[in-house]
Amino acid sequence: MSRLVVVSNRVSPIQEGEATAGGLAAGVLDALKGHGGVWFGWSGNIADNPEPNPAREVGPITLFTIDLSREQYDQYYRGFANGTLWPALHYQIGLGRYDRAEFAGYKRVNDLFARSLLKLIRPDDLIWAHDYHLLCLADSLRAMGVTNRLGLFLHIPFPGPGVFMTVPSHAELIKSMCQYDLLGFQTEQDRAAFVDYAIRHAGGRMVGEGALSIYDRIVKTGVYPIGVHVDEVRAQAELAANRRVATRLRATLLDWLILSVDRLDYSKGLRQRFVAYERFLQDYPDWHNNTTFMQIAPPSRSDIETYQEIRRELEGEAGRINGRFAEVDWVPLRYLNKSFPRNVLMPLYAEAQACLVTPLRDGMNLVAKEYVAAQNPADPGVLILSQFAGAANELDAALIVNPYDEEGMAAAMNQAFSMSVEERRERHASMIAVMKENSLERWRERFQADLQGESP
Ligand code: GDG
Repeated sequence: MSRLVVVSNRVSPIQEGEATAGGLAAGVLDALKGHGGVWFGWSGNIADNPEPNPAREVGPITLFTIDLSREQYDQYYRGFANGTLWPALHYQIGLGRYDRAEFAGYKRVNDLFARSLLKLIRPDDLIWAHDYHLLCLADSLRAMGVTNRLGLFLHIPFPGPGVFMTVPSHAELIKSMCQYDLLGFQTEQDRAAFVDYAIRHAGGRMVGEGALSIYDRIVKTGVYPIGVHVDEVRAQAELAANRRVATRLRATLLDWLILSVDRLDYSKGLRQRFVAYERFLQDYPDWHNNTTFMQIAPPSRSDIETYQEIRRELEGEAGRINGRFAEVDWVPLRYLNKSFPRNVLMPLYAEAQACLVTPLRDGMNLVAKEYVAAQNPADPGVLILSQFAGAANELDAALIVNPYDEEGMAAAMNQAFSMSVEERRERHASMIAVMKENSLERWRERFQADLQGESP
């Protein structure tokens, strides 16, 4: 079996075999834990004269990191990746910006990654790159003569050509992406959107299942929905040692808890969700005095202006909604702008009768899957899920809502609290069955097999 070399923007700090947080990190770690391999990426540090850091061994995994200069960070990470690509690929074109110097900086950092990798890789290594930070990495590696199998998994959505073409360098990006041998997407909609662009705007044609002939090469495309370890999440949620915070929370609650957990990001639809909860309180007053909505939103990319704005906006909304409805003995909305350790978070999921996962767009959304996995199957809570989260393709037994429809979301909260235990069990069992089928392990195995060129 070939050695696996994983490349991602950040190499997450690993303690005792566990990555700190985040779906990408958990997936990468899982892919490497079994057979070992290399994980290469940015250390997260900014340095005046960046140098490669010494290699670090964690069990069977070798970690290689590089630092970035302030200018590289500003142009590649803050600029083109998160200021241009992130909003455009989440269909939020009004929130994006474009700057040619930032795009040039993005390509230079992809080049820098490629040059650093060149010193690490062996001829038969499989190279698996992750996400929108590295769309041009294969192009750089090919220009340096690398012939290894190269794959990219896009964790976030790929929009229709009309939206993608609002990024002025769209043609160059697609051409660079086509230097990979395998392009993996979360959903069929994302894959089809890419193929649509490739055929209608880049001269590609289909030459087999998921395979495109384009720019004198064959590029395979596939759908690999990322999953979670269902049994592990449930075990963490139940472990008595993990439950201290959840028990403290329960002691302060009245009856019903609605929970949401998201990085503080405008793609997650937090403002629309706050307003929908306000609508719920307005339209269904029977739930007053016994319902709490708790939003956990750890800060994210807080040095980017659009992220500072959403933070200010939510603080205002939380104050306004509580000001309008709170009583001396009831605070309807709790907004926690901080993160919690994973082993504390899983029991919190288990404590909630409903979970609101209502992104405006999301590649997959692992919170939705973790919430379902954490539930007690005998008395499970209800997942209220945006139709625009990739997870909605698999979790169609959730209450599916449109995050732009406040009244619809409010009605779903009412429906969740009124649902019989039989219906909750049935919906839950159906979602667990799908999630066990599309596990994190299967995601990794299928992508790796396709990258290797084996039939899945
Ligand atoms: C990208 C795509 C795709 C959250 N708060 C805390 C915390 N988390 C963990 C959750 C979950 C992860 O972070 C978030 O994953 P999501 O999938 O919800 O969202 P993104 O971070 O945007 O991830 C997404 C994913 O990649 C994987 O492909 O699903 O669509 O956008 O695991 O539990 N973890 C801890 N403390 C927190 O406060 N420890």
